[in-house]
Amino acid sequence: MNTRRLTMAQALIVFLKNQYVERDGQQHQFFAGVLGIFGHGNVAGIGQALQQNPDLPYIPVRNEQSAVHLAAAFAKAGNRMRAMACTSSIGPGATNMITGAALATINRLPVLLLPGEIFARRNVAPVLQQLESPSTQDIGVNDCFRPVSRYWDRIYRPEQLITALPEAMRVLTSPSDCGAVTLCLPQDVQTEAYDYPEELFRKRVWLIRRGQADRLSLERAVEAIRSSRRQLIVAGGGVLMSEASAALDKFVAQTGIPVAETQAGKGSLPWDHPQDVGAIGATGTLAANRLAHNADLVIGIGTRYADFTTASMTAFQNPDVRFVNINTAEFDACKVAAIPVIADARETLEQLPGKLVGFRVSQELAAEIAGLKTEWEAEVDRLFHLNNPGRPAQSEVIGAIWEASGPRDVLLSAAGSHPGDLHKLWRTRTPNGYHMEYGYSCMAYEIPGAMGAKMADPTRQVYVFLGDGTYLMMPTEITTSVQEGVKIIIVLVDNGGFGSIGNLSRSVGSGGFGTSRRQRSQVSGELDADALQVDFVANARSLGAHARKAETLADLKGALQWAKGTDRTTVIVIETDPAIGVPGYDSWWDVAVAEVSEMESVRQARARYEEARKQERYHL
Ligand SMILES: Cc1ncc(C[n+]2csc(CCOP(=O)(O)OP(=O)(O)O)c2C)c(N)n1
Ligand SMILES: [Mg+2]
Repeated sequence: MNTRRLTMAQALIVFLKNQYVERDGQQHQFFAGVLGIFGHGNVAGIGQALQQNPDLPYIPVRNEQSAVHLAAAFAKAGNRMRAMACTSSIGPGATNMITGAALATINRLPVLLLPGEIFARRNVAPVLQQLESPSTQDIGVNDCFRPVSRYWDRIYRPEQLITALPEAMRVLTSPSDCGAVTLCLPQDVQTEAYDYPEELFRKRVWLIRRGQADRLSLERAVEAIRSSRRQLIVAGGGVLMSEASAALDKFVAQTGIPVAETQAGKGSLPWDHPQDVGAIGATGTLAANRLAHNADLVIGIGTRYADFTTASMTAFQNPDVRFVNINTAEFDACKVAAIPVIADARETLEQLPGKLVGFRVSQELAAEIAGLKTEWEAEVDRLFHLNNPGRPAQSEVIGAIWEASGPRDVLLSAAGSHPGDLHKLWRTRTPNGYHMEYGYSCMAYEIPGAMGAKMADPTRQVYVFLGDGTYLMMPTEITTSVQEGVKIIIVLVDNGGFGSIGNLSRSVGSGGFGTSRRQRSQVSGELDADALQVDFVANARSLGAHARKAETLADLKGALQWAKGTDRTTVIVIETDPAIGVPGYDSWWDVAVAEVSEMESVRQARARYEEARKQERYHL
């Protein structure tokens, strides 16, 4: 057997360089780079190996959490055909990645995490940053990655890599099981040499399978479509991951079935497609939510049925409603007692038209779809052009960005009041033009996430929509975007604090407690004194970006044109009127309210809550 003597870290990096994926006859090198921060737990191992393999680029970031966000966004924007790895030191550097790991796993996105680990050798323990336990020596902070990883392993001996790496790749390239993969790398083992079989480093091409549906399940799905009267498709992220937009377009053009979109599935069809009825669920459009309310057949494609999609199990009220789920994951396909079609979305959508020849939705449903769509588009136009006196409303800011953006541009966001508003209002023109991280809805995803999206396709302009709260949580990757020459345009909407949670707090009777950006009053002891002034423009400039404040909507429009021509990351700050929100449209979200309280407002909210909950259904 031919062998190559390498350190464990060197072997790992050389292996990563030789992994490829293939789908539809196209091959891609799977790993585009390694992100991270060095410390004593990785500098001499993975750090040294990266230095001697410059063809796998190393990108230093400012916070390990953002490394994982960037990697997750990169994978999402590339429909999981490419990925990145993240390296950290031991201890805090490692645990900083846990939030990102959860985000990746929840969104089913492949990221490879390589946290450093305490000495396997143990004789010098406890090392700096080691968690000790009186009951075992076989525990450390990296065990916290177990529940948030799809595959987790600890490499105590250099030869364990030989069996761990293929498992890691199997999970990272699985269309149904992918998520964060964590390989914990003890700092001593990273540096140990071993005679690795040469075979480990050969070019390996992982086929991204397009699974075919089981014949009987598909027949039952077709029969369900033919025998129902009010069909509705719920397009989830799986449609985009499978690159099934053209097949979906063809299928619904033939059958007339309307398509509602989840946050992850938004953009499956262009907004002006006659069958596209927009966002569904708690943040849904009137058109989609009315159709969902009465549907007797819901065809979920690549959706997890998260609570925002089902409006906390209130969206589907037809007593006879049944479900068909097309999904690569059996786990998701079997939700809501559906007929499970465990298969690739595109593959299935290409088969269905042939099996539904002569089928078309009823004329009543077709007329209803057209009417609801016209009504909804008028509502979007109204919200885009409110002519709000004084500071603009958030919906007007969204309208201005939409009007300034081009057909292939990407709008990216994650947490705050804007995911809900954008889900309703953004008019997506091309697949992946709407990049919302709403599986984990993680504040701080936005800036590194936008970098990931931009790196996945540098030909697309990426607009980041974020709030003052999110900006203050983690603006620092702006520096990394300048370092890498990855330009993004950030629109920072300042509404004086956590607007979304403030509204939520008011709706549960708590009056916005703890959610506005104010100083503590010397008199009341509460956070109700002057607004906390933050110079966002100066802050963004200090990190290396171009920045300017827009005072009015007209000013914002000018700034957006200016931002297109700048040479690096550009931040536009605009203050909005927090009082003018986008309403909900026949929707609900279950946020539990205190059952007993000293406060009358909470008791009233609880009474409303108990009433609303009566709409929640089991689909059995
Ligand atoms: C890491 C993280 N912490 C807390 C939350 C809960 N949360 C959701 S939105 C939000 C407020 C965000 O404020 P801002 O970015 O200003 O947006 P706004 O709500 O004002 O639109 C908070 C705290 C979250 N989603 N992520
Ligand atoms: Mg805010």
